[in-house]
Amino acid sequence: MVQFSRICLRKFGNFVDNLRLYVRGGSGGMGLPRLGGQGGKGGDVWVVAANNLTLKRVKDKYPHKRFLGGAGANSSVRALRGEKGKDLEILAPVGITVTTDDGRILGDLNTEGERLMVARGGPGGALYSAFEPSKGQTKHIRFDLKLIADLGLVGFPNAGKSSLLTALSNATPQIASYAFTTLKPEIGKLMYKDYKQISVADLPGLIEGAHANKGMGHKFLKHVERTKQLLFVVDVSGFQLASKTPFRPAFEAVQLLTKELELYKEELVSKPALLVVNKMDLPDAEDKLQELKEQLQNPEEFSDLLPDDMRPKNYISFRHVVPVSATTGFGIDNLKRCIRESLDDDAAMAIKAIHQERLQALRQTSHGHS
Ligand SMILES: Nc1nc2c(ncn2[C@@H]2O[C@H](COP(=O)(O)OP(=O)(O)O)[C@@H](O)[C@H]2O)c(=O)[nH]1
Ligand SMILES: [Mg+2]
Repeated sequence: MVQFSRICLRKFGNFVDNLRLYVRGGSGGMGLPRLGGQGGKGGDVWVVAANNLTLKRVKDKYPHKRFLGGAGANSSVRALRGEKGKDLEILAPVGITVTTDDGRILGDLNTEGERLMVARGGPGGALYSAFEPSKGQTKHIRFDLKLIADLGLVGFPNAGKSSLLTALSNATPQIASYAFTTLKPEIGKLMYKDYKQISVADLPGLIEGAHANKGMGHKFLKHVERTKQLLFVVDVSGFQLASKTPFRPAFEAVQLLTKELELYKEELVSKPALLVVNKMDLPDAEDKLQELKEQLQNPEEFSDLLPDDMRPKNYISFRHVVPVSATTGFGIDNLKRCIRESLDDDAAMAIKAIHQERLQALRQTSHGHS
């Protein structure tokens, strides 16, 4: 039975949140029957967690995605006990789960330097094996980036993220802690009539002041990558970060947020995203919403509203633009529907992709080169 309970495989743009690899422990060395010599053990394959690494970088660095431990040395007259084969280390980002191809969890890597053996080298030939060496373990494994929530809220202060989370989840959002990060995001759970639950994370400090203080703001952005999709939140009447900075309409807020993500990690911008236009209860909201929609349809044309250094390279194409009022509850049900649809679409695509990958693997095997 194929298990689809842990579906993490998605391929959108450049963002990589899972990876499938082939690993094989080294073969043992030959024993030496005449002198009772023992072949060296094959090298093991390890996964080692490293900071400042992404799955995308791992993928780009090893296009072959095959990792083989070194072979153990044969026993010889000079060295009766054959030398052990070389271990192989695969560097992987902190905060991943390592599983077998069929979803069995091999382990979690939560801190820098943590290690996990994923394929053991074969024992060398020795008396008990009639001096015949064994092959190393072989398997396909997966790295899955651990997620904080299904969706992450992305917005400037006062856009109404906290209010929205409360309106969406009908309750006080919970503070959650995770082993792989010191950040404690607020998580709201969206409940659906069919008992499906979707989690939304409000990441404290996210982006606040990031564009004015690029270096510091970015440490919060690190956590945006740990959600499946992004929920941008803007105030329909625009925003003003501080009394000294200019007032900016909603369109500019969207592009500045995009720029922030892009500056931190360009691949983030390729995540599926929805745009929530909040505070629709304010005067002139409807006109402003129409204006925003026009601008979003043709962002290039309106991009000179932005200073050069705040213009993103790519404009996000939002799956849905949803007007709401977190205060009155207007549009909240519609937003819940849009969120559900967007996640369901991706889940369906993920199942398709897994089928395809397995089919391809089967074809390769039946052609004789696995
Ligand atoms: N008029 C109006 N005010 C809102 C709405 N949503 C939030 N606010 C107000 O906007 C301010 C900032 O909201 P908050 O949820 O704390 O924003 P956050 O900083 O993005 O988390 C608060 O004073 C809220 O009461 C809304 O839909 N309409
Ligand atoms: Mg808040």
